[in-house]
Amino acid sequence: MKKIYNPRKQDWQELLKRPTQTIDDIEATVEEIFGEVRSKGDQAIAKYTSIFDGVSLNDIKVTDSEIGKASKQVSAELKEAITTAKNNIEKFHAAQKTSRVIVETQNGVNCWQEKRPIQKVGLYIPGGTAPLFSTILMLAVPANLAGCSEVVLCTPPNKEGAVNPAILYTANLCGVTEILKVGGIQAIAGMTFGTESIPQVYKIFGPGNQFVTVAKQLATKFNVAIDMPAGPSELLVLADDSANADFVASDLLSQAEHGIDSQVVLVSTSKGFIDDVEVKIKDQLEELPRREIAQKAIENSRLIYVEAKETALQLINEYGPEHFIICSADEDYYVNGIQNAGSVFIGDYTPESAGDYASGTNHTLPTNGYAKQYSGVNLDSFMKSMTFQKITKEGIKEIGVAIELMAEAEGLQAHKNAVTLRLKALQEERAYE
Ligand code: HSO
Ligand code: ZN
Repeated sequence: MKKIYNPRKQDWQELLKRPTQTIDDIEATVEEIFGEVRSKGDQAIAKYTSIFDGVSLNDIKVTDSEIGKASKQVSAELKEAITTAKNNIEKFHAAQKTSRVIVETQNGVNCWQEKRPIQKVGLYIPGGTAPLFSTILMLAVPANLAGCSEVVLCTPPNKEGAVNPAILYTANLCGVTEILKVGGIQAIAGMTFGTESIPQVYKIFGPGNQFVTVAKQLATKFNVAIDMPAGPSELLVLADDSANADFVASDLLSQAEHGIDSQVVLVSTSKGFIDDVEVKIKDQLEELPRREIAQKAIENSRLIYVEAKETALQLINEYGPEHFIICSADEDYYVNGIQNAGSVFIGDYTPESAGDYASGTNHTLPTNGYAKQYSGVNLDSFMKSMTFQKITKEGIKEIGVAIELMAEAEGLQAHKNAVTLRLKALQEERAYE
């Protein structure tokens, strides 16, 4: 853990650098697999599933009987917990529905805006060391509320060709229309182009390793949208003397256990508090099953002391954390002043884990400083806004001249004609009356 006292402003950028990713060498592999999936479909999917996941599957579609079996393997307590989380996520995302905006901008000129679902969406759920079935809730629940008609989920099979039961149970519970046992680059390529087994989608959501991230970026070149540029998880905690060092240490470790490249930062206006947290982290780390992963992430972590709360806030806004926890006697100052963060957790009793699983907010959030310009996933992520207009005869008479003049000035005669013809028709109509 690196402790830094009163860093100079010119050093902030270097100090808060995220662990670097080497993207260049991955790109060639991703392009090759995309090319092959595009031309050979399922045959290429099978080839890469065998290479990367070490299994040959006859059929990658998850069957009803597999879902039934998985459901029996999930305990009643866990099912209840998942239902609690699902209800809260549903409540919070359903409340994000907006009604249409209708404005008569000028007499007889009616404009309105309303949202329609993205019809086909793809969800990617990684395999790996922790099966994050909670991410299914975060993606499939809003997809269904939005009204997406096809919700495809891809997740890699293990060496036995199976998928974690909690993943299958949750996907089925949340109304995923098709579950496919395919992971990594080949899954993203499959959803981009469509294969015999994998439906083509319009937008791809969900986290993944560097390969998946680069694959999602490539998908955008083929007119597929993505939720956001993803990166390793991050947490920044702001805490002063009023905070509980044990709680803060547990929060930092909760994020550190995600991966060795996770980044956790503590900013404090108290040197003593930083020392306390350091001790608590060491104590708690010992007991963690994933201590090796967490330890590595913690090694890259930063414990930063700054004297003034104004400096603390500036530094946090400069960093733009994915998750921001505020444990301070002055919490309103930080709540009101935070400009760049994916999701904010306020007070001693609001651990990040609450938002990760069950409170209702979404845990698919912008990392790598993208909180400066991106929102986390929400109901709108599964919709697009469309505008409509209807102009009456009176309306075109009122607005027509302005359009004609502007079209003329842009040198676009056909645009002008589209109005002129109509105005003429109306004049003739009047002449006959
Ligand atoms: N903290 C992760 C989400 C997650 N945590 C899933 C546990 N399971 C990224 O926001
Ligand atoms: Zn987490």
